[in-house]
Amino acid sequence: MTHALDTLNQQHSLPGVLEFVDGGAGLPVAHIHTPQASARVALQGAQVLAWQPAGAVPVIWVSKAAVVEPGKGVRGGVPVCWPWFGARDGLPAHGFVRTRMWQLRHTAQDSQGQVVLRLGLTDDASTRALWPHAFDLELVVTVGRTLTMALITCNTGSTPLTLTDALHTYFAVADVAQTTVQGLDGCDYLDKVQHMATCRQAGSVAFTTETDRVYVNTTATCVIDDTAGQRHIQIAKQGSASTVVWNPWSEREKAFADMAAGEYRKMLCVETCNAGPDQITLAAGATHSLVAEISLL
Ligand code: TA6
Repeated sequence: MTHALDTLNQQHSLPGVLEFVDGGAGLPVAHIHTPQASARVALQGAQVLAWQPAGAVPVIWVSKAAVVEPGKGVRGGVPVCWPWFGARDGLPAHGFVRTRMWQLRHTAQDSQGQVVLRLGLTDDASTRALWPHAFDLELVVTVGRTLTMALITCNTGSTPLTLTDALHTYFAVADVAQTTVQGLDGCDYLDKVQHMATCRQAGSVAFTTETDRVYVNTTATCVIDDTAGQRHIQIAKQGSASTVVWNPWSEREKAFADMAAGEYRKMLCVETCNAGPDQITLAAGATHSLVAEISLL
């Protein structure tokens, strides 16, 4: 791994701005620090693990009990769910790319001082055993006062493919019980807590119990109002027809060995998705981009 880290640093570090370090268990993580923001991005899963604009407390949440090991996603950050969102019989939940090692394709600092990382993954025999399609997948992470993540799927095969996907973003809040999510008023959602019953949102989303909802047919920008933390986190999106909102609350939290007791109060997920009935079909050679833009208001 030292050799791999050395090679990564020789080829892709940006002096004073971006370096690769051992993020635990020998897994490489890009550390980014600029006058605008700092961030960490793991090559395993192309998982953003941290982002905070200068002067702010962390916006992205990671559990204190998170486990870092090869082949396992970290509890928190931004897992990439692809080519399916949610459970699938006999197959890994949320797809298979969040636990794989991605290739670092490019790093750069743009003219506005933002750091851009491009991570990629293509099909091989092991992916085709799970999902019989040729693909090129790329996550472009842009770190500045805004965190932008663009998940770009290209169908490199000769037949159409259908997928669902998500940037399963975990946000840090001071107290979820004093947090609401704006932007989903009037939207229909599938309620996982009520056997996928279809319900309609009235007003903002508040948290008083386990909440696990796929809001369908919505392209709206959402805002997390973190009252106790005295801040507002905006999530704008493109190429996304669904938004998932999740908090496990006190009982369900216990099912996650990689969450510490009581941590549900400090987090919530607002996920930029195409999920449930909102599927993407790509013709041979076609490309789709799922984009989340996160900023503090
Ligand atoms: O996006 C919400 C959700 O699908 C929940 O149902 C919950 O189980 C969560 O994601 C975490 O899933 P994971 O597979 O990472 O344990």
